[in-house]
Amino acid sequence: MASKKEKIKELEDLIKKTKYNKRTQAAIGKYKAQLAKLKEGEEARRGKKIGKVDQAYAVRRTGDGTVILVGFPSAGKSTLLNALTGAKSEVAHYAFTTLSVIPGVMDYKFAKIQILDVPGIVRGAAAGTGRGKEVLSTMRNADLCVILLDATRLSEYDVIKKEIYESHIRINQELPDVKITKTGKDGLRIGSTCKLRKIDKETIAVVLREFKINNAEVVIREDITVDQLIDVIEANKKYMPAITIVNKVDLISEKGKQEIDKKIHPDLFISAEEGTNIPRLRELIYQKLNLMNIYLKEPGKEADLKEPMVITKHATLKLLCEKLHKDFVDKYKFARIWGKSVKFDGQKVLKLKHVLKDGDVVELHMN
Ligand SMILES: Nc1nc2c(ncn2[C@@H]2O[C@H](COP(=O)(O)OP(=O)(O)OP(=O)(O)O)[C@@H](O)[C@H]2O)c(=O)[nH]1
Ligand SMILES: [Mg+2]
Repeated sequence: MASKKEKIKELEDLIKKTKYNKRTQAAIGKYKAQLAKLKEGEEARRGKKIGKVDQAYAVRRTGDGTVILVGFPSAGKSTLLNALTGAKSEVAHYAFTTLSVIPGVMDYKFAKIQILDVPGIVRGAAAGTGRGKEVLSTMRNADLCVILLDATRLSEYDVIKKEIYESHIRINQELPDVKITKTGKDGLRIGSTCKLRKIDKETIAVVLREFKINNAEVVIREDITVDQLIDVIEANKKYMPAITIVNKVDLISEKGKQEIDKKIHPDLFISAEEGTNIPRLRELIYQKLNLMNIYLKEPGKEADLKEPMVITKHATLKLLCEKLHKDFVDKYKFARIWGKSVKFDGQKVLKLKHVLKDGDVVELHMN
């Protein structure tokens, strides 16, 4: 009998070889489901062997958001951390200079943003090459990923994206709007509220059965792919935003820059060493973290407009209370709010699920 490894290789080859179309999609769906299950089994086996993750990688989250710098060795991650935060992470021209997680804090617009510098990742990182596993598991706990590329080594981009994907992290994607409710009987009932162009109902059924889901009610609300369906079934994926930054722009020509722009559409070109575009990168990080400012006010006093609280956009009063004190949710009576989230100034708000808006002034009343 073929070993698990051989079976994985065989399925990967089959998927690569077979052209995806109406006639083949059910078969490909089945291969992909089988592959996902095999890999899952492999990981569980290896995970047990490796044991717990190195303590050096267990950093505590602090501040208003956590950003991880991911890139190949020598892309300039440590140089960038130092430029953004004033940390002093070791910089050198050789690979694997950084060997653990080095945190720094970027102060920006009242926010304290934690930036994590980690070892470089290389091909095979997700499977454990170098410190890949530790880096990618640290990434799961971040709110934003900055993929840092060396302008002279662009081919690393595809490798990084693949390693991230293999670690069950989906960047710049949302959890697909698919609901699978297992039922005891009656087989599979599959409905969709939109046109499905990339997958048909037969393929969906084949994939579900491969995961031993034989009785279920399935509602699909967006045009998903087979891979996305498997992601939903496996329910172990982490979804997070990412930006792609090209470093060492000082080493390339204007023409070289244009070529890169056309090829991969990076969010920004920088030179971490010379400081080019660092202010723009700060702003971009802040924007991508989706933060806003809320001002607190005590009854009968003026609001303190100098020191806002930083909280994620669309946060509710409940989240604000939780952030302030562990007892505040239980003790909450009502709030008075001035700002964009209410119809008139000083409006009394009873519900904790009230959604706040940037710049709101909030006066909390407790029991
Ligand atoms: N020309 C140029 N060199 C840079 C730039 N940023 C970093 N470097 C150089 O690139 C080399 C690697 O920089 P590091 O910051 O140590 O890279 P790293 O990504 O942290 O590397 P590892 O810790 O090994 O993963 C050093 O020699 C830096 O001086 C830049 O913007 N331009
Ligand atoms: Mg480094």
